[in-house]
Amino acid sequence: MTAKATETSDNVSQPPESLLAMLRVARRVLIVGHQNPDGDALGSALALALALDGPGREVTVGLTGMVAKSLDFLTRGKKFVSSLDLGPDLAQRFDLMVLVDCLSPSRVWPEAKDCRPEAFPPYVAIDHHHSGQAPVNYRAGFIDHLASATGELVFKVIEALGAEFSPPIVEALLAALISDTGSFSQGNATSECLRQASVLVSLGGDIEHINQYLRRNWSTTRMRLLSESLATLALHHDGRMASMLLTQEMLDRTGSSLDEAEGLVEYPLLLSGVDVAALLKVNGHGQTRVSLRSRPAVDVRELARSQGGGGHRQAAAYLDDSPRPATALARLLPIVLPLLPQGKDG
Ligand SMILES: [Mn+2]
Repeated sequence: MTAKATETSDNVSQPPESLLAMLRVARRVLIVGHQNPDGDALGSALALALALDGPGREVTVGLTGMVAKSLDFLTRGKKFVSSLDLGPDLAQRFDLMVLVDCLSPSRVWPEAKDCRPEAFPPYVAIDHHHSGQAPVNYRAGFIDHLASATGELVFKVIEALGAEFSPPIVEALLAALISDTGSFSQGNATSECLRQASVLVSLGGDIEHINQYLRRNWSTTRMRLLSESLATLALHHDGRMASMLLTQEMLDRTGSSLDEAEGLVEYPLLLSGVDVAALLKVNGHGQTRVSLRSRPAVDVRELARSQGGGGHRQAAAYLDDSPRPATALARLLPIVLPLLPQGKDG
């Protein structure tokens, strides 16, 4: 190993000048993550907002859908954060919209797919999802599906803008990286991600403190929900796939809200020999959300995409039209089979 300490980056992409120029001149900036933002979407939006906030510029972070209670520590005390419906005056209120952790306004507001481009301010995107299709109508983008988290890309944007990494920015970026890498335990925790984490920790970032909120912050109702869902654990395809169901009745019985089901899909993947884990849960709109996780050998993104969803190679999701998770599971089983590694057990 002869690499110098400075040559640690395996992801050298840099934000394009076109994006930086638009961020520098915008005066009324709206920053939005995808609907039901996770720690990466929210942390990325907040970090960028904090970096852009200043004299002569008005910054708004818009939230749509449900925000998990575990993320309250990030938004606390930040007055520029508010829930934001898709209104007719969006293009008048803002002169730039920044999409983070997604590529298209329809990921922020589902009804946006029926809107004309003029309904939105000029927009740019910062994202690490692999959509497989070019986004439409956006003016500039920093898109890199090799990045561990959108927060990793926002870190580079803030660096390139020359903004200071203040304590709240450090906290928001570290939360974004922790969220999308399982606290640096997954294969997407690249050397660039770890380099940034090192910088953030050296600036006072506290991984333990953030994990108190993100990972060790369960309510008793959530633990009961896990218990009920675990009772549906089933193995398929010679034990190479495991599934769990989450029904409306379970939510009602345990008094849980849907956001408390976040992350339960990780449990079936703890089983030895399981290459694909699925959590099939009601989504509150009469459909079933199918969340998939896989070991490195299996790409579940393509499967999700074939069903109208998307995500990452080892973490992807789609919506099934059935209101019954068991029905969605029956449809899923045959399409998972061709993905599973062959020859393990004949
Ligand atoms: Mn992300």
